[in-house]
Amino acid sequence: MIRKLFFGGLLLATAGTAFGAINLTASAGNGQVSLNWSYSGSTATTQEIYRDLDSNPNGRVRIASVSASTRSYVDTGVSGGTTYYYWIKNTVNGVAENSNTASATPSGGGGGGSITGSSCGTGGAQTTVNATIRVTSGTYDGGCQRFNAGSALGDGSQSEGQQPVFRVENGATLRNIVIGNNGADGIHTYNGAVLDNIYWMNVGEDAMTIKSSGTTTVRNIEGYDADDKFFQVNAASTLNVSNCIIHRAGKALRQNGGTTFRVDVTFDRCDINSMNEGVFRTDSSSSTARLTNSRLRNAGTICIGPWASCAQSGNTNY
Ligand code: DGU
Ligand code: CA
Ligand code: CA
Repeated sequence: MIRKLFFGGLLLATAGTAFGAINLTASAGNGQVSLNWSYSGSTATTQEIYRDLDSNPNGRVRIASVSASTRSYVDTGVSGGTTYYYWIKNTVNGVAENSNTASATPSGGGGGGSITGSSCGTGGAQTTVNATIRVTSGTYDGGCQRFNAGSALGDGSQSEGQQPVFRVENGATLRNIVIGNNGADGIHTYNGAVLDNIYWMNVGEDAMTIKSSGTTTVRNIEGYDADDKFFQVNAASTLNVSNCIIHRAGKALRQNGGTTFRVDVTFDRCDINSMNEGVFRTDSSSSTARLTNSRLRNAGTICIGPWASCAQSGNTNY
């Protein structure tokens, strides 16, 4: 009995490490990344595909689950010019093994014509939110309903301490949302999140705040009237924004005043118009910003403060 248990333990310990390997390659295409993988020394069982915007698997997001016989996948949910990192995770009898990290930078997607913002109109059903809606895993799809903050969350003014309408955590996805005329404190993210197809009719104290470290991906968004700032970043983190339209704000992004941690922010394919101060503002000399393939009108200074780097390419003024 004792010997059998010991032997079983040995098998488990070696299955995902010494003998097994998943060899993943990623190749960049126009608006897509193609993945191919193979196994040596282990058997494909429950396969999941993960993606991140950095090579650290913390904060990665599962983009697909595929059958045991699948050995390739095409990811079309990507933007040109952004580098993506991928893993295959295979789980056998509860033991997970991961592939190597494979990365690729797809082309395409740039250019003024592809900046479309959110596809949600403002005429959908309305609902009043009196307690923050918390999205802790998977996807919350609002169906483009309009979510108005109730007075319990705040009044949408510039007063601090208002509550968010949504709080999205641990890489979960919030999709197809209209934040109505009382925007309160918008959306908060913790430990990374994906925000997809969001429309802010009238930003309150701010549109979105990164509250704790992780990678936050924001795409297909449009918003109006952030008196002070649209994005607020309160933790060391990565923020990647693509296909966004921001109308009228103090600045598009503010790293919390006086903080010196590192934030890495990219905006690709954004239309930024009518900023009182500029696009990105920090007090940290370790943070980096990149603005690509964007259209700017009265956008002020692109990078305000001691940014470690401020990269720009493919931007036009109109
Ligand atoms: O007084 O930290 O407006 O997170 C400074 C505060 C302020 C923040 C920020 C936010 O910068 O509360 O929305
Ligand atoms: Ca990561
Ligand atoms: Ca705020």
